[in-house]
Amino acid sequence: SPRVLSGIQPTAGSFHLGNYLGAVRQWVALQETHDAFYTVVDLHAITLPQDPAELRSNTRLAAAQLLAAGLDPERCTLFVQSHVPEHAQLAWIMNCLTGFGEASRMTQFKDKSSRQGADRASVGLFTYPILQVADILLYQANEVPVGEDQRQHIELTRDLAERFNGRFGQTFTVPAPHILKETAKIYDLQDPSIKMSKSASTPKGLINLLDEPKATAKKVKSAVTDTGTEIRYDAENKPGISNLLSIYSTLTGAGIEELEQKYVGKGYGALKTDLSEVMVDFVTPFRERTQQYLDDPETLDSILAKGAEKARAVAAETLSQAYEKVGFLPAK
Ligand code: AQP
Repeated sequence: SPRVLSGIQPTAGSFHLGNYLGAVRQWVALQETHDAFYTVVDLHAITLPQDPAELRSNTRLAAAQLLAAGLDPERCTLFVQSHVPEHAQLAWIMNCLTGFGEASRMTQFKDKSSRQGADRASVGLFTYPILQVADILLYQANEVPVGEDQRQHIELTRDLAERFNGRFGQTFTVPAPHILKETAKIYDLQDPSIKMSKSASTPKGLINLLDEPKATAKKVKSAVTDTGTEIRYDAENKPGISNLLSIYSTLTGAGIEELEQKYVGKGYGALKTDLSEVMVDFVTPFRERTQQYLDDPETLDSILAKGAEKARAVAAETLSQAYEKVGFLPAK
């Protein structure tokens, strides 16, 4: 069956609603139909300064949240990126195939480095997308389930796979992005012109899945809405309401039109009250399940150890092909 690969950073502690709806939810669905590899990308996390003890505990926390969200280690391969050294090894080759100008055009680097102060940004942050290229190509992934903000990085992955194949002979599968229109970009609850994000959102605009459910309900109720009173999906003129409708629809399975019908003649307040309940019903068991995995670190670590072993078998095979193609002398 076709392969998927995707990753998530362990930096923030809690996943936010954008991470879940844009990416993780698709991961859960795709493990049923695809040979799925999912990774907690701790190598990516150190592109910004990290406290070592926090990084370690956040890496377990990320894995616990992925299992709580529904990843099943019998159905997918879940692993920690630094447990598979081939990621860094293939990244070096990809670094050497990427133009400096080409890497400079990555918009995520521009955003993140300008937030940090360009002089303080690390070279690791600059080459972040190229490590991501290696993550994907090592597993010969056909598809990469991500949010819209990652589209440019998947394009770079395709370009580098084609470049390598063209220069050295067929080696890598050229992957396609798997981006669902409805949830590709979840917006900040206080500023629906920007994406919900751990670094750019204000606390009131960001829903962290592990926050107190009551606090989450409050954030939904105080979400910024638009002028007018009508509850209608119109991303251009009613970005706030449209964002709430997308979230509501995805979490409940109700269609957008069905929701529009349900709220004919009702105000924004009714929609927000109902959505706050939907959200509480979602986050409450999610937090409990996450805690259960955290309470049993031995089981968690053994899931990750098995995942790393499965991942390494695939990654080592691809890396050895790449090494041979590039012309490295085999070690005897
Ligand atoms: N708002 C979003 N809507 C849809 N998808 C989103 N993703 C992130 N935000 C949204 C998707 O989540 C996955 C994991 O992302 P990551 O580990 O790379 O985290 P990130 O991109 O660093 O998350 P943030 O909050 O967006 O971080 P900053 O603030 O650093 O930019 C990815 O598939 C991503 O598309």
